[in-house]
Amino acid sequence: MSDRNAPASDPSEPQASSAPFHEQVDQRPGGDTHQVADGERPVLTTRQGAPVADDQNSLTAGERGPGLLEDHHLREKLFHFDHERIPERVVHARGYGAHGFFETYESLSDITRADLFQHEGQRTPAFVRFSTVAGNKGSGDLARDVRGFAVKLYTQEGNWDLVGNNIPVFFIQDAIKFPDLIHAAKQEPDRGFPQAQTAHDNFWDFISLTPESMHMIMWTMSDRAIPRSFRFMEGFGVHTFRLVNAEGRSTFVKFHWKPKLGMQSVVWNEALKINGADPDFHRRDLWDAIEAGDHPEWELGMQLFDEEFAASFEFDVLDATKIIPEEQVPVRRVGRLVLDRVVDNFFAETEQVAFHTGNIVPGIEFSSDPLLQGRNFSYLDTQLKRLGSPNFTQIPVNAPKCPVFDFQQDGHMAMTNPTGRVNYEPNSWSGAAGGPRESPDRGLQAHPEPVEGVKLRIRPESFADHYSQARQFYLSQTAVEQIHLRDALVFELSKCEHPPIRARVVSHLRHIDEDLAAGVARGLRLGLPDPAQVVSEVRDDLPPSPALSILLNGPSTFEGRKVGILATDGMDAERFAELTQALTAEGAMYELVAPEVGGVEDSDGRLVEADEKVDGGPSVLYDAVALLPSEPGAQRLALDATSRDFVTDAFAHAKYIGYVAEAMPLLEKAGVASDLDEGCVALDAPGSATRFVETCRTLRYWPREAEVDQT
Ligand code: HDE
Repeated sequence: MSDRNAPASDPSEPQASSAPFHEQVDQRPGGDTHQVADGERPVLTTRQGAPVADDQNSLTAGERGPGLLEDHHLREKLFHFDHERIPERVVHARGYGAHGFFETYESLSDITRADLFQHEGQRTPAFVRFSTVAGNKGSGDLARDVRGFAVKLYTQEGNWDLVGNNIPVFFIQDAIKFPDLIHAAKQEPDRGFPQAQTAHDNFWDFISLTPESMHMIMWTMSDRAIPRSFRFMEGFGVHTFRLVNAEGRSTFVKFHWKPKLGMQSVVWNEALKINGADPDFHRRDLWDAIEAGDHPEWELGMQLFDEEFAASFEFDVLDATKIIPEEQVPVRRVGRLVLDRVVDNFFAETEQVAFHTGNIVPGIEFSSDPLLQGRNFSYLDTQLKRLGSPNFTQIPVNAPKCPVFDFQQDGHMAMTNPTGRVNYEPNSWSGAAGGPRESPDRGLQAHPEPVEGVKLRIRPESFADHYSQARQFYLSQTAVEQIHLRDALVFELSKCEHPPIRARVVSHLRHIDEDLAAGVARGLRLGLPDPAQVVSEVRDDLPPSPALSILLNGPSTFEGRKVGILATDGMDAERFAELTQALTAEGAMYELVAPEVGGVEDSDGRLVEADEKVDGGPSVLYDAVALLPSEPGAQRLALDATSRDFVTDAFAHAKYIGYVAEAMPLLEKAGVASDLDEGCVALDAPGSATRFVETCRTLRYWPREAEVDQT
């Protein structure tokens, strides 16, 4: 229906990402059988290549007798099936990946010698995997959670992995607390639930005893944790890194990804319902957008600063629970990341991709952030566990796209094996026979940062302030966002069975904002507890940072968004044409939702196929809705609970609603006819479709939210 079938390929795609993935991994004849015409189908074989005569029946002694040990085809088939799964990631198990490229806007050679930043217009192939953190592999996409934003850049001097999140801070300051944090967040060990949610006692118990998490909690309780899709969220490298140029000069950097389409989130009640209607909402959105040729794009931003700034900044730049406000150090946009190719095989690419913070390239280095240092240790371990062999770097999605020469050898599943005699260095064999040599000029160097001190297990004094930036974040939100954040805390804490845990969390909120603390206490019907003890004075002089709000950083167009058009037989053909043309002109998509998936017959007698039957296409799946039934059709829909929900949900979620006069019976039965507001746009007059689409650019009609929920 909508523009989904538009050609996806762009002739300007980089070479490296244009080869079909199966050509790299599956050279077997017939490996890609779906492309073989009928009549030319290859013969089914065993894994050893022997032709198979019967794949429907196992070998038995007699017609109804026991199975035979010699049925090696059955044995091989079941053996392989039994081993199809690899361990899921202990965190970030639920994820979705896509291929693309990174393009540098201008040379950054004055700042870094990293290969990918040397020339204007230079393109580097990329693979990105987005994820949630806490849920298992099969969990719903709309969990309230941090999103992983892991980017593998296949540079000409090795793979650089920027393994980030959609939130710029983290729960903890030291990697030693990571297993505790994750144990507390995931399902409780005795009962095995709740899955993919932090709304339970163990999580909030840990958080209430870990005040350093308060800034992160503000972010995870905000709408950042329920993004509309991966395409509409920011990404962050979180830690401070170093860039080093050819002269050895070092500059500190924090990395940002800025979505071209602006930021957007859903509301909580909508998230709960999306998880039921389409648990794959985010992965489907990414797949559909790329397949429609609507390639998602982010700009890479850098906050660059020197030692002097780091020393004068009010917080420690090595503390991953702190940001540097963009208003203080502006984000310089240095290039763009474009995702233009879906995976050929989910397992081969998205499941087997192995990211590692330790994968850096010459010109990019670590800082001493204790969280980053711990991560550098952890990722190799986890890859060996998941992929089962140190040769996981030879799996195509992980393999560098530049030459690799080393003296590592053997191991499980070694696929690229050296042929010469020499497997060590130094060696005295001359020429090519001697193998690769080190390159002090081109190779990875560690920036000679002076380091000294006694061995200690201690948290630095400069990490002690846990509330000031949490307060700054909260106060930087619009009123609508502050209410969402408060309601999220009330929801989560209401799921905690132990009242002392609820009270302990509120005791921390009192240092962030008294109104927030009082609001949450009221929502829990809890007396206001004393403020938690603090070791460092809370600052109330940090200015609000508008960059922290989603609503202040939304899109300027309705591009990339989707409208659900609810219609019936007799739909006005002219209104439909106007609306769909206006949406297409804006770069937006639409789906037709109808009582039967076979479609509707419009006023010109044409059959228009539907994308969804109304039961499978609730309004939570769309950014805005349009009601285009005929009058008898609206009367029929008014008798159907699901169709009424389509309208009441769209209304309650503050969505823009376009409607024709014939839809009134449905609006009335849904109980909203007398409340129609500026967010409801009549589509009867010519030109009104364009006005509707322009209105949709602000995404939601937020004033309605206060009317709908007055508690
Ligand atoms: Fe990770 N993290 N992490 N993490 N992380 C993993 O590696 C770990 C942290 C992040 O799509 C694991 O391959 C430790 C911060 C992403 O495949 C594991 C600590 C940030 C992904 C691991 C952290 C992240 C992971 C599990 C505390 C944001 C998914 C599976 C010191 C900057 C990558 C795997 C993908 C995955 C360890 C904290 C981002 C166990 C020890 C902070 C996006 O190695």
